[in-house]
Amino acid sequence: MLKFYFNGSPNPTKVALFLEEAGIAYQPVAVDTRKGDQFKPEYLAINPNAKVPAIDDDGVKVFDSNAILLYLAEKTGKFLPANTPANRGELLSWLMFAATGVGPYSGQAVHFKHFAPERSTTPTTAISSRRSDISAFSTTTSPTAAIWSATPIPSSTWTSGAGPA
Ligand SMILES: N[C@@H](CCC(=O)N[C@@H](CS)C(=O)NCC(=O)O)C(=O)O
Repeated sequence: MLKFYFNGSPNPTKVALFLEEAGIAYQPVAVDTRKGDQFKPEYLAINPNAKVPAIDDDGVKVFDSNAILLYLAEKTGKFLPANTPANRGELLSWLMFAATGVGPYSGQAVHFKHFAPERSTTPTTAISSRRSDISAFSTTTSPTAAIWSATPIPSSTWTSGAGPA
């Protein structure tokens, strides 16, 4: 049965709504991110980015809420419009609007204001330190790594908590 790894925050809730509304049978698995359960090796094997939500669909592991929504929609055929180029374009536009705009910016505003006021290392550094296969990719070909390595702000400034002026 599909395992759904979650906590009570907004991104897992998007997936919970889909699972419930689609009538998909699933086993909920609570991940206590306040205690650091997301960093346990067994969870990192499901989501190397150490965040919820994630699913394990009988061996198919998917992480990141919008990837999960698209995966489930395509697998079940539910909540998808007729597969025309116009519909597909509109679906992808709104999904990516939520995935790359509204979601991250509002999430990061809350995270950095309330939970992590001190500056830290980049996400690319964090994820690549946990998965050697990603490390090989990100340090050589990732546009994100290239952008960070080209930034004029020394990493020591960030890790010291001083940040840019
Ligand atoms: N882009 C990810 C973001 C996931 C995310 O930020 N999850 C938060 C809860 S909403 C989390 O796991 N926070 C715990 C942590 O960062 O350690 C998604 O859409 O799934």
